Amino acid sequence: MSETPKQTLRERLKTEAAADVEPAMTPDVGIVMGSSSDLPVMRDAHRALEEVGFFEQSRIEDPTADDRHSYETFIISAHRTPELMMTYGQTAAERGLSLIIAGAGGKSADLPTMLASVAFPLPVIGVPVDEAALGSVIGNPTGAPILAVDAGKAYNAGLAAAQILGADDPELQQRLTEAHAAQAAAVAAESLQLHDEGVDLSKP
Ligand code: RP5
Repeated sequence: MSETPKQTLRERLKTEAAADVEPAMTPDVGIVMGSSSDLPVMRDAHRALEEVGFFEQSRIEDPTADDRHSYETFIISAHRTPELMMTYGQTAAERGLSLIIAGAGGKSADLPTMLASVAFPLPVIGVPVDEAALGSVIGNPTGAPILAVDAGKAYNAGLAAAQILGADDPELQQRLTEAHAAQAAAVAAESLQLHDEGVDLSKP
């Protein structure tokens, strides 16, 4: 009988964990989400990371450029693929990840909190994909910490991941500072334009 995609994925994660690849060659950030339906929200985490110089690394053995960080993306459901969630969390550190961004939506958004427990001591940033998920993502008990952003704020999860990794990386800190300054300039430019041109009441 041929291997199922779930078996293939679990085996790949275990093989990569056992391969003992140089950490500089592996993705730094794992972005995971409970469903492909989370992608429209979670893409903002990718956008934030790309804006400060990260790139997506599809295979662990793909070499990374010296001065850049990378991330990977998977769909992992706490309820529909619990074994995969366990394998991902258990192999995360050995596969060279430094932290995980995990998003889930709905009233049973258990992926971020469960991954935070399985992958401990790796930090996990939880993204409640919608308002319904907020309570279940931020509600971890004492001793099982999770970092979390507000509902839908995957962009901030990406930025926060870069901030954490930038703690001992001056070049990444510099890119973060530049992105922050560009954002401030854009807000100021918008403010000037709105003030000088006045509010257009014909627009929604
Ligand atoms: C959660 O259930 C997922 O994270 C998603 O936000 C939600 C709905 O999933 P689908 O029914 O769209 O696959 O586990």
